[in-house]
Amino acid sequence: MRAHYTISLGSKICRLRLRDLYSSLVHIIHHHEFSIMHFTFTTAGESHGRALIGTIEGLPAGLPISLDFINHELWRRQQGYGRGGRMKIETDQVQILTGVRHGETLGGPIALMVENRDAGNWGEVMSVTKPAVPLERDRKVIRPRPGHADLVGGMKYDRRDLRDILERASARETTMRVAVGAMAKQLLAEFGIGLASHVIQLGEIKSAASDAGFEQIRALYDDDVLRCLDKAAEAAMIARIDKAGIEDGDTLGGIFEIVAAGCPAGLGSHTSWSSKLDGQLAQAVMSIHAVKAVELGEGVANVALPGSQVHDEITYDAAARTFGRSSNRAGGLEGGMTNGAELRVRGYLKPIATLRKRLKSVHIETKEVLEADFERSDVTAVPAAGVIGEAMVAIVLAQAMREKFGGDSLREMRRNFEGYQQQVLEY
Ligand code: EPS
Repeated sequence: MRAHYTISLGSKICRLRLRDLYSSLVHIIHHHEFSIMHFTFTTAGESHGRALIGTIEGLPAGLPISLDFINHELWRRQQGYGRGGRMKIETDQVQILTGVRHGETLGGPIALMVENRDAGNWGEVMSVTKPAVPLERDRKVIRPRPGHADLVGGMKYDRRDLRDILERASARETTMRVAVGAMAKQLLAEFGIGLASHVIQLGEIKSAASDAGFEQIRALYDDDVLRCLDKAAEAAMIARIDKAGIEDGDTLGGIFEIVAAGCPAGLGSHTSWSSKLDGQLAQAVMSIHAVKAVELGEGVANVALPGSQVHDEITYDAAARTFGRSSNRAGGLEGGMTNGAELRVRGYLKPIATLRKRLKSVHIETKEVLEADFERSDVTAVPAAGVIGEAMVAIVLAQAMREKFGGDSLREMRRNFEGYQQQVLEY
């Protein structure tokens, strides 16, 4: 009789012969065969095209879904002092095309769509078919903006109209990330995990409330100005945005912070580079347009302090049978795993690259030096980036929760979660 090996892939048990085991493992690694348990998503769409599309796989069946909640999250992303004219045109509304019935997920792929209202003004320019005669106003982009994807994207994809690059490079894409993040947030809420964000720096102006706790930050959830807890700093930020936008024709960066409360200890893993949750969070937040640095907890300040002032001392509450930390400079992560404290992630944004105060560039055809193209744009998008950051952190946490607790249905996932909670209490 030939020897068989039993392997377990999440909830699936497979019996394989040795030669098949090897090829299956290679297949699994390369093709993510076990993605059923993985929360994955893709977005598609151009900034001035017909619509933005998102597809999601890996949510359990039976998860209650609220359209109002998703639309409210989309509204939050559109707020914030310093946004440009486009936000007056759009009122982002999601349509769920597949995977949800009678308000609950079915366990299959989910397709989402948000139509671009501005697309009505761009019909011919963004047409799928080639116009029969050259357009009078073709809105071609040939003077790449420094700091934008325009030039290197044009070179790499061999496009001579840089609109072919900027349409996809635009931060409009983050609309769909927020819709997907809203689905992830609804999963996390079932397990008592909540997220919120605030602005802790805009340009050179810092909030004095960068150490605020989750409840304080959460109270600002629907603020439509800057979501900054320090009101004196907020007034100065508004004045700074006015100066940059109105007087200088310039743009501003800043820092947002995302806080997630209620994460169980043990999401992510110390065992492999790719399973470390801190690495996954850094990638997810860094992938947001204009984010150039990501900080976990007090990661930046910690480098200048001795270890004795950095590491959070361990405590034990005998009545609740839980371990804790006396402080949270680590931002809720140790060894690439959540430790049960508030998860704190900061994103640092560079100023937006589309400037009215034009910088020098080079015409891609004639090669003459001239000023970069200007498209209508925002002065700053730091508050919006915080909402997008919440979505990206929610997605990473939902992925980690699906990986750890699996289950085809929410009920099965909850049972696994509760069993683990009990095990941790007994530790
Ligand atoms: C963006 C340029 C502006 C922003 C846009 C991002 O768009 P438009 O060129 O249409 O005025 O408003 O952001 C959004 C549309 C959005 O939904 O956030 C860019 O070039 O990245």
